[in-house]
Amino acid sequence: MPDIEIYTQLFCPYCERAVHTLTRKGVPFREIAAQSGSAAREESIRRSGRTSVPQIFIDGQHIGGCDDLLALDRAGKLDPLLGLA
Ligand SMILES: N[C@@H](CCC(=O)N[C@@H](CS)C(=O)NCC(=O)O)C(=O)O
Repeated sequence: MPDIEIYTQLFCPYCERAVHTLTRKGVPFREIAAQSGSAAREESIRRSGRTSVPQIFIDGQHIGGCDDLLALDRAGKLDPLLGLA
């Protein structure tokens, strides 16, 4: 199983959608609370180069945010990354 990390914050519809997508896929993932101003948010910014959440990493590779995750899924490229295909 790949190592999946997702940085999120409360009250974030993009975060909820991304978490829902990963949950629906049935893969284990680590959700990292990254409220604005927190050390985890700084870590997310440093690793991704983006200020927004969610930010998703699979085996350390930056996937992007919710839109990027959904686009990969639509293109049929997400399941292989998740070890499902
Ligand atoms: N297109 C992005 C949108 C994400 C987004 O706008 N997230 C908001 C929270 S719901 C955010 O982090 N805003 C603060 C910022 O952009 O620095 C995605 O699909 O992940």
